[in-house]
Amino acid sequence: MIKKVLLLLVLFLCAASLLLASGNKENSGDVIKITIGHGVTENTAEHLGFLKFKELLEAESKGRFSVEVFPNQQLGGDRELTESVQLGNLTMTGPSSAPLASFCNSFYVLDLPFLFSGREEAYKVLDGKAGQKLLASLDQYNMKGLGFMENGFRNVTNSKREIRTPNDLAGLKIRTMENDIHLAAWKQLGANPTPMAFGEVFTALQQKTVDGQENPFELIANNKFYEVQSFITATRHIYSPYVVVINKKFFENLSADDQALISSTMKTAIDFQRKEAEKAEAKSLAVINAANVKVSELSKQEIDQFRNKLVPVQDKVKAKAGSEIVEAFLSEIK
Ligand code: TK8
Repeated sequence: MIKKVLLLLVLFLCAASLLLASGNKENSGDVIKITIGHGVTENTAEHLGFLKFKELLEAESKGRFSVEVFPNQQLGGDRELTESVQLGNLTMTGPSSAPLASFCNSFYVLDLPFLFSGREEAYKVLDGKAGQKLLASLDQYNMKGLGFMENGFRNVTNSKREIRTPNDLAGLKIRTMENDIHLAAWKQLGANPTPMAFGEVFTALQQKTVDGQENPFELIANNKFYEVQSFITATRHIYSPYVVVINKKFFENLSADDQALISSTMKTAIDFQRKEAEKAEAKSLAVINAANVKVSELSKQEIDQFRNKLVPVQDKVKAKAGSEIVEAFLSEIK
């Protein structure tokens, strides 16, 4: 109830400030407000990245911009946050690419299993031509893409048994992000997948509504999933980055200089965020290893069993994302 009232209040204030920002250019001397909402906890790299953006933008604009960051789904989960940015009730958010794909289908390209071999390759391709082309596809959905923060390679956890090959997944109820390709992929592997918003995952695992889920080590640690899961396998099957989006009208109503300032400060914030995410992955693995969970690393042969089984998913991705964007990515990877 309190959450709802807070949400309404914040949405109202955001709408009011968006109106102000679009009516007044910065030379009027008014402070331009930016409100950011996202889905993860305060100690997660994505939050630290947005705080870095706030610090840089407020300092470099000499206080002409004022940024507020609401973590932990206070303003909704990825789906609601994205809708709010589209409608202009919220200035910015950073959903995982997977739930964003149902708004803007090109993003399904990032659901190609085992697309990137490592984070350096992910940065290169996402910051390069293919990634920029992907961000540009948001324009027709009232959003402007500012870049990609790291969530991390995803790993599967569950409460029933050790998973080393697709056969071990047979019948396991796995929570997936809200994304048709993820659903198809887990079915293909023999599991019994259920899409669910991130905010419901801990309780679903605890109450055993689902047996397992998949997320990067950082989120498994920060959300204490290890307390309600017994097995983690480093499958690293997908790298679904956070896509930083801003309401298009808000952005376009700013002066060219301010647009450039937002883009450049976000770029610096993203570099910072990625370093934090990398550190967090190592730190989180240590936390998980100290907990009462079995962590399994797989051999190349074992990973290949997942890879081979998921080959049919590639055509599904092409059909949904469009072969042009898929080719753009694949041509930068080989
Ligand atoms: C947080 C989500 C989360 C994602 C998920 O809002 O849903 O599993 O990994 O980070 O975007």
